[in-house]
Amino acid sequence: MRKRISTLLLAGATAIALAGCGSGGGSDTAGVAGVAEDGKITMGFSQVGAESGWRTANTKSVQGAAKDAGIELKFSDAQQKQENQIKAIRSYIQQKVDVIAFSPVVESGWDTVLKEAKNAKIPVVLTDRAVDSADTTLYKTFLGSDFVEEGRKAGKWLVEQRKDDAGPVNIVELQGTTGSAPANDRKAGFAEVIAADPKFKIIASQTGDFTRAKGKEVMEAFLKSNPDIDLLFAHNDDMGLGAIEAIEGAGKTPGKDIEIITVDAVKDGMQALADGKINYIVECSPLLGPQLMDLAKKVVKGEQVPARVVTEETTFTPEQAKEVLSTRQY
Ligand code: GZL
Repeated sequence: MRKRISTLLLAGATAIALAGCGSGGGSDTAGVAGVAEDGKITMGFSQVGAESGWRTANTKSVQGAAKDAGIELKFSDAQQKQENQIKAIRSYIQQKVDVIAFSPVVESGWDTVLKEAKNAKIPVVLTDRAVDSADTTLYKTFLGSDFVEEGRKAGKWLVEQRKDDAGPVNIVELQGTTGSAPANDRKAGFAEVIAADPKFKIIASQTGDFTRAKGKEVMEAFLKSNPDIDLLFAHNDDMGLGAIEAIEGAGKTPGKDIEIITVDAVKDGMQALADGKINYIVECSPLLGPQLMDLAKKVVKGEQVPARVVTEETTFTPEQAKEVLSTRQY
């Protein structure tokens, strides 16, 4: 698509130069924002993987929104490996797509490939997760949740719930994928809030890589080495659901013997919340597709977009989960 546009523009530019008899400097057609002649935009999208219910819902939202927006979507699943995402982005550059969008599996290590996209004059949109590049000209915008705030919301619920508890409150934490923005930021936000009272003690914290299986495995280890766990903070529902299996396997009652806070609010998590096995869920919406496509169309046209677009989200108690469960989209 881009190749065709460049050729067309080059022909057009040449025609103008000839007619104007050297009307000025050379034409830089390569820098012209995508002006797809038939209006069809091609997006190269690199997805993290398929590690959780959230990710499945996010993929569905992106694919459905591209279809609705008339955007041709080239989609790749990186199986949670950064090298696969870098390969996919390089492939999209080779294919001269109009725009590249991706959810970076981890925060660091993107500058080189993003510079390649910039040099190829292909705009990049970050969605879901952020990168820690100092050079913010490497991408046009970042659409996604405020993960630090999600961690704070989890901490605030705990502090309120346990305000009359003398403590100690022994907490174990299942972190998301090591090095990922949601793991780093949810951990930081939660720790920031509970630091207000030394009775809150994180006695163990380890990655469960956002998956149910790993969450179960790590929670089993926590239970073996910590007999007096009061609460689990899991960075996503899927690890919390795996932990529930481990807690029940140890003969304890999730939601009572060990309280559980998770993040996401996918259907399985909301069901466990309604059933009282999870005590509180901080929502993180995966339905980013429509906003992503709107932003993509704007950046292809060279229009200004906000550097940061934060998604709206809420929190749920068991009672609230019971009310909304039947209406949840994911
Ligand atoms: C958050 C997203 C996280 C979810 C997990 O925006 O990147 O990755 O919280 C998912 O469920 O695996």
